[in-house]
Amino acid sequence: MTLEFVTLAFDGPVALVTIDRPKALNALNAQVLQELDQALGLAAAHADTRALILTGEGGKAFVAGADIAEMAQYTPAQALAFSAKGHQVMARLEALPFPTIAAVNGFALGGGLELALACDLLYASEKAKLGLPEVSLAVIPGFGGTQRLMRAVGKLRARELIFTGEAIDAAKAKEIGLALEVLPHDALLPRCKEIAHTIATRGPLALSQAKRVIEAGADLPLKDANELERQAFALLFGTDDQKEGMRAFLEKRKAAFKNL
Ligand code: DAK
Repeated sequence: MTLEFVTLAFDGPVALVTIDRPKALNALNAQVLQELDQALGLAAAHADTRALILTGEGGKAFVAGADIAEMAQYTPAQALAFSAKGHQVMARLEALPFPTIAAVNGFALGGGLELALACDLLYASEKAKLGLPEVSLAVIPGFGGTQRLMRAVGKLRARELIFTGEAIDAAKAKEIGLALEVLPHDALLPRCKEIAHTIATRGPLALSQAKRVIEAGADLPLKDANELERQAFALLFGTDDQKEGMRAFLEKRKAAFKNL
C-alpha cells in the first residue's frame, strides 16, 4: 500500500511513523488523517512491533495543526466527518497495545499537539513550539485536546494555554510536565529510538497491561483503579513471558520474551 503523506518504517521492533507533508508543515487534512489511521493499523498488525515513534518530516514541524485551508470550506456535515475521523485516529493511537512516543521536532499546534498528547511519552527538540491556538480561529480543540492537556498538566495550566492560544517553547513544556526531555534538534530522534528500543526489550504483555491500567485507572477512584491493577497483575501470571522473565532473572541471563 502506498501512502502519500505518511511513511511507516520498521527498525526491528520499533515502528516509525512520519507525517510527511512538509509544504503545509504536516497539517492534518482528511487524507493525512486517513493515511495515519492506515499506518497505525499496519504497525499494530505487524506482530513484532513493541513500540512506536510518531514524528514529522521537514525539520520545522511535528504537525502544525488541522488543515485550516481545508477546514475553512467545511460544511457542518464535513466537519462532523472530519471530527469523527480525528477522534478515531486519536483513539486508535491511544489504544495501541504497545507504548507510543511523540518525537516533537518543531511546531506541535492545535491538532498536532492533540496528536502528541494521544501518545504515551513526549520528547521535544529545542526547536519545538507547542500550543493550542484554536481560539484564535474562533473554535476550540476538537480532537480531545481540552481533556488530554488538562489531564497532562492540570486545569490551571491547560486553561492558560487554551485561553491565550499562545505556544510555549520546549523548555517551558518540560517545566510544566508536558515534555519529558528537551533534546538538541538532531539528537531527538536517536534519543526516542533509544527509549523505544529499551522498552522493546521488556515484557510486551506487561507493557500492554501497564499502559491499559494507567490509562483506564486515571479516570477512576483510587480504590477501583487499584483493583484494575490487581487483576492485571494476576493475569500476567498466566503468561509464558512471566515465567520466562523470572526464570531468566534466577538463571542470570537475558529474558527472551515471546508475547505469549
Ligand atoms: N493548516 C494548513 N496550512 C498550514 C497550517 C495549517 N494548520 N500551518 C501552516 N500551514 C502552511 C502555511 O499556510 C504555508 O503554506 P504556503 O503559504 O507556503 O502555501 C506553509 O504551511 C508554511 O507556513 P508559514 O509560511 O505560515 O510558516 P511560518 O514559519 O511563517 O509560520 C506557523 C509557522 C506554524 C507559526 C504558522 O504556519 C501557523 O500559525 N500555522 C497555523 C497554526 C495553527 O493555527 N494551528 C492550529 C490549527 S487549528 C475540530 C477538530 C480539530 C480541530 C478543530 C476542530 N473539530 C472536531 C471540529 C483542530 C484545529 C486546529 O488544529
